[in-house]
Amino acid sequence: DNISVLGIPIDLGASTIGTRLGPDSIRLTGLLEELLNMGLDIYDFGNIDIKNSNKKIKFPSNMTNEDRLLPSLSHINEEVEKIYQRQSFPLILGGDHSLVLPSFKAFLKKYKNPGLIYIDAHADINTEKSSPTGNVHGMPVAALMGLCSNKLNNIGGSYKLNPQNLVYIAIRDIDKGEELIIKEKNIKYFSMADVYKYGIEEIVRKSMVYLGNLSSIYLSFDIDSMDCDIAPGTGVPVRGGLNYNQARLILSLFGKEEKIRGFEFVEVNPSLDDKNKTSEIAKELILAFFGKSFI
Ligand code: DIR
Ligand code: MN
Ligand code: MN
Ligand code: MN
Repeated sequence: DNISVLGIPIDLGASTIGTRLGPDSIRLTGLLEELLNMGLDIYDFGNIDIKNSNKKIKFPSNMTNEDRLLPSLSHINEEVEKIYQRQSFPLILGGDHSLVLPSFKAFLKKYKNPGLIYIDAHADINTEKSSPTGNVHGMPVAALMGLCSNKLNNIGGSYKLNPQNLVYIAIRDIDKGEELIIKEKNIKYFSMADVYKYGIEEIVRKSMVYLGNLSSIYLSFDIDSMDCDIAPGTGVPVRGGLNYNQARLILSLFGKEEKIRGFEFVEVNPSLDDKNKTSEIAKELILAFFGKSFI
């Protein structure tokens, strides 16, 4: 098969519950049927079983829902490793963004020195110390670099993301402590101002040139990278993001890059949505990534 699909219905790491409904809501749009109609072959692993909670309990560690979250993240890592055993392209449907910690750990284990393209309104690079919220979906990138506490850093093993192998695109809502880390580690980013200055094609080209010496790259797409007036079904909406055509074009261009060997789509929260339109947009963006033409 060409694509392995895995749903990760988690919302323990998010500020608002509801991203647990993301994978099924995206499936309901008919995504997999349309991929099949495009001639792609799919192996569907279904959804991982996650013990979510309807409460948000802050622990002394400043990790909300730490008790359920840490075992869930380890479990996600085990399940993602299974999909990497098939020689097909992994498509992960989230779920809140805490899942990139275990999902990218599996990618790190497989590809040794991979790159990460992170399209998000947020940098998700808080540590437990710097986080103003305690929500772990704001911390996975710091944990991937080994900057959090060991219980978070070591989920899925001690593999680390090299800060020079990361590119952010569309970030525009950054906490103070995150800004310090981005500056100190000299992390590459393209702001929305850069998107308008250079255009999408040039942002994609510059990203691939920046990661040019790497042979394997993972793409993590947070729906809140889009403008929240267009894609409202998400927990921490931010204005001034990618519009529909920009998001579709950026994913269709990254989808043509051979070095991109994994793709995840996160933070769709149907319970905050307007007539499921954010999931419909998610479907169109994922189809664009897999080569659906839109002209
Ligand atoms: C904020 C929001 N920076 C935090 N982060 C979000 O809670 O750390 N990430 N929403 O996706
Ligand atoms: Mn298990
Ligand atoms: Mn995120
Ligand atoms: Mn975000």
